[in-house]
Amino acid sequence: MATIPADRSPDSTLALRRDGYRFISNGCARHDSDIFEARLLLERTICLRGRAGAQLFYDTDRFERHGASPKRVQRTLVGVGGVQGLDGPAHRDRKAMFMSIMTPSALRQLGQLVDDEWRARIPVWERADRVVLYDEVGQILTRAVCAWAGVPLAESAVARRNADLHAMIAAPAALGPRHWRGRLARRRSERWITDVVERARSGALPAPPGSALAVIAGHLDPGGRPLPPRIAAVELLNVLRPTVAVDRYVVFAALALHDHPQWRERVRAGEETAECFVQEVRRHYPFFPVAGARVRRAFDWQGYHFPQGRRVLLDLYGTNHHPDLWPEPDRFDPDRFANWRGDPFALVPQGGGEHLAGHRCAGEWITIELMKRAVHTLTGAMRYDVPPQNLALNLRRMPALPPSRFVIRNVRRTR
Ligand code: HEM
Ligand code: MYR
Repeated sequence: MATIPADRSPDSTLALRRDGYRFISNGCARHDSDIFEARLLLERTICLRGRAGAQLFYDTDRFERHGASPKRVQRTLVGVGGVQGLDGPAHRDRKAMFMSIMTPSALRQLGQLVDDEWRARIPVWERADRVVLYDEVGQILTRAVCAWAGVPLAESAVARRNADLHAMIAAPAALGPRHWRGRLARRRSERWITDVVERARSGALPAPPGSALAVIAGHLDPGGRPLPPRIAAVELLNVLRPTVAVDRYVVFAALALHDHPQWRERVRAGEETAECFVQEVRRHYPFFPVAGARVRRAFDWQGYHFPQGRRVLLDLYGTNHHPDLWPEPDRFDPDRFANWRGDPFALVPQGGGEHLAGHRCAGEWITIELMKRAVHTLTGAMRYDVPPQNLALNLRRMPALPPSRFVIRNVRRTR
């Protein structure tokens, strides 16, 4: 049995901070291998990237999620007791609950709500001196997803709830105030949504049939029991928070249109081109860096031994930039998706494998739908200028965002 190439340093957590999204790729380059071992957060961790690694990682016979997520990630980003940490039949049942919300007509409804909210803001932007796209799109998505999910939201509460949803996303890898704001935001958001769930269950708050609120508040586990209110809140937040997170991809799409203006016309003209453009934005820009799991039962793979309980990380960003899968990986080129046949282990910004049987993101269709509508709006329904500002992405910061949060000016309606 070969030994997995290993970093010698007693702990690489500092290197992870230094290298950010490039940590695993840099290790792979050092060891000339798509698999190596390092100590991260004081624990031996196998790092994987590439197609074969992704395929292995999404084999649910070999890996489990129980105990895989660090406390700092649970207490900010995902919560405790949600679908992300479940395995086997319990996971399948919970995941089916999420997927049942994602019908084509529900996706269209959410998309229409976002379009309507966006169009209602353009006249306000026309009168503004400068518009921060990230903040504005965050609030548009917050209003739309709450209306869609059946969660009441007063106009006066939009900015505050949006700030809390943003804080949970910004916090998991951060130190200091950015991390603690995320913990506070989670506690506050869970209280808010627990109350919404309880009012829906008592009948005080009518939840539209098929809405995320109705489905989650009414869900019965395989034993016929409803979810404890706190868990239902974690799961409803697993719909609200990541839908708002699509604002980061909208900013990346705006950045791509700015850096590659030749795509503006092509994206406006064709539905298929818009799809390729959106896929390339998801592949190219840094968002969710890695997914984590533990070895369920010991096994051997490609001559290497994986002991039971070992923590394993799959490099999502590095797989999306693997030169064997993506020629000239750092070049932004939507044309690479022109005849793409789809590969569940090559394009993995939102995880790989299958949606129902594995942990692949439940919201991938929502994400693609909302991104397509956003690029159509940015190229078709409005014009704007992009003044000089700091748009440089820092790959050490997870999750990444241009420091200016994408400022536009001189906004005009075009139809
Ligand atoms: C899981 C990324 C949007 C709901 C995940 C995972 C990633 C991810 C990387 C974990 C995959 C794994 O553990 O193997 C993203 C990104 C998004 C996004 C970058 C862009 C904004 C959404 C949306 C929703 C959503 C819009 C729902 C409305 C979920 C849920 C899970 C998940 C429920 C847990 C799935 C499971 O454990 O089985 N997402 N996501 N996400 N995502 Fe997303
Ligand atoms: C969501 O809200 O679930 C979707 C988007 C969140 C992305 C957050 C990226 C966090 C960076 C570090 C997390 C490490 C996870 C193992």
